[in-house]
Amino acid sequence: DTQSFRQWQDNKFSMFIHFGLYSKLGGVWKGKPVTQGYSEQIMAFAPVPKDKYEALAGEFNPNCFNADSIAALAKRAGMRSVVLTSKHHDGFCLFRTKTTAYNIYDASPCKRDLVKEMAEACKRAGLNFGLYFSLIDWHCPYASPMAPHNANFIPSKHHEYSKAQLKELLTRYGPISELWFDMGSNTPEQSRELYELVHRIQPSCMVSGRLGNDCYDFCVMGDNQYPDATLQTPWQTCASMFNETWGYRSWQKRENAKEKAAEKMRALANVVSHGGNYLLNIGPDGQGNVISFERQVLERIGKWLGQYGYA
Ligand code: JFZ
Repeated sequence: DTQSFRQWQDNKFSMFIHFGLYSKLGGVWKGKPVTQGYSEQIMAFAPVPKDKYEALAGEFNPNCFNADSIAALAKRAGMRSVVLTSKHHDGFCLFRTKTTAYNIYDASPCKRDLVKEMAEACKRAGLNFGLYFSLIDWHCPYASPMAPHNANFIPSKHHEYSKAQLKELLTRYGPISELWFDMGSNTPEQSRELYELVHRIQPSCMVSGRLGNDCYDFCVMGDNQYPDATLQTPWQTCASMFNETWGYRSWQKRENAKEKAAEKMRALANVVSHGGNYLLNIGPDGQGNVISFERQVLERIGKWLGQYGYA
């Protein structure tokens, strides 16, 4: 409805967080940088054998992940919401779930539910909270294999698995401002079913266009992209700090935070002045630390916005 559209559009500037098992590898496999593909998809690009990748869960202990300090950083940057990867293509769940033991609570020594922690921190900070949810799942035994585009449907058991996880995500963590579905290769019926499931549980949750088959509340565009004419539909631009990756990459060249901040400020101004939302990504390292370059960029943007009374 128009009220949820307006509320969502009013976020204007949001934080995307790519965090998961891949953060632990930081774009390195067997001591070598993996230069192909995004680092959050290192499992596919290295490639890392499934059993070896999944064994990383047993050593995943992001004890520096501090949801309150991330929320505080988002506030300082002038952001009004946070969107966290609840599950990326690797299928590892950043939340406690009954659907699989392959989750950060049951498979990892840290025994934490980071979706819960982030949801609560956002609530305390007065930020909206949304979730990224991948429809590709390299763990789910019922999903189609690695190459997702071979299929134009999702096997029904995988579809049921997604539905069960979405029900958990939509009932356990308070209001979810948006569901950032990614890479759906579902049938029109499957897309509609997920779209309706979301709205049945949380009517004002905004659904991303990447669910496919025109079942969406907002469109997603690439970095610094905006439509030529004023769109009736709400839209968002997602951007990573570095074009090459969303997930943490230890060997990434990070040279000039001031220049990077200027580049992102221009994109933010372009997008927001055209009526869009700007979703800017951070990729904390495997311990859960926000890397200092990204913190500096966000703080610079926040300072700039503050000069104009926006943050
Ligand atoms: C997808 C993922 O495959 C990727 O790993 C990452 O999570 C990213 C946020 O989402 O890739 C995309 C999706 C949308 C755009 C670009 C890459 N886009 O609209 O420009």
